[in-house]
Amino acid sequence: MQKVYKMEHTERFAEDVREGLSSEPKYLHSKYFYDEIGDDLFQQIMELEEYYLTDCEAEIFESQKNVILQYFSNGVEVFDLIEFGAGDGLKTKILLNHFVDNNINFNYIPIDISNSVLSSLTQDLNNNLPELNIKPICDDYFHALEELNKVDYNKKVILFLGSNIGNFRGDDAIPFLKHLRADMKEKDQLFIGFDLMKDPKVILVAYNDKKGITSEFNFNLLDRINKDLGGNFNRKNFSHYPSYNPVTGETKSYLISLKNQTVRIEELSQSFTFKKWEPVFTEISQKYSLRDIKHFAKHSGFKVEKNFLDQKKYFVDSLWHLA
Ligand code: AVI
Repeated sequence: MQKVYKMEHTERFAEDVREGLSSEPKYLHSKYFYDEIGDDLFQQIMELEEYYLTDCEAEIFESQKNVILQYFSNGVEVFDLIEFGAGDGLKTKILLNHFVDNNINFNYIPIDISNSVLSSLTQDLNNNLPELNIKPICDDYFHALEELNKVDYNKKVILFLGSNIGNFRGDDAIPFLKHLRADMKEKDQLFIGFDLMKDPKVILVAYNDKKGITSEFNFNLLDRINKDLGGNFNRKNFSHYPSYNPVTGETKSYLISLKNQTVRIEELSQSFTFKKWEPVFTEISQKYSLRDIKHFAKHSGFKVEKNFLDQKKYFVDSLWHLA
């Protein structure tokens, strides 16, 4: 089973790479950043001084956990706290600890496609917060939610934190949010993290850190194509170029070809040519205004119930219910 899954996964990866490198302009999907090495690099990014997002969200949880709890538990005996892409759950633990300390009746349901991420999170929480009811699900978000809806009628609070929403290209976030809405009931809530527009210099350094971890995070994608798809990318022939557009809020990363070159990918039986200075788009990390957030909620069938901001107003966790 695992082998079949891995095969399908590799085929999908190969086809996405073929499509991206055959396009004009070229692109690669940032979802493929996250193999074991990529997960570890992202962990290191979250600890970087320049990457303010993690600290801002942790500050929101720490300073407003009482009010957050009131909104989540409002008038219900029990609720399910469902987290999409929990990672190491570092920030979520602030809320989990607080809810457990207050003897709140709730279940924590982290959903992730990665078994190893889920099992280390579960082990960690079992050790450090043994009173917590944790029911991890290893699946894709929507399938997990559909299955859950068949057997579980508790109120659901869905967490989609860390500005993961910002990695959707353009308006692609709207179909995702609409799909999510279709799996939610009247009393359910969505708690979603958005990184706000701010001093462009602050944003740019967050994606261009001094230690070069973000650059490594991008280059890992080329290493992964070499490893999993038999590619012969030479990373010395590319450079990482992050950019921020203060008009649109788009933070985009590229790998720029430093010379005319051809790269062979065996799994695809195909070669791709790159011109000198040709960009390969690798990631978008969209930054938002509070108005954008209202727009997204409205166009996907939600209403903003409350916005929780950090002191510097860099980041917002926005609580939505069905419109
Ligand atoms: C996961 N995601 C929200 C991160 C972001 O900020 O877009 C991924 C990342 N890319 C570079 N640094 C962090």
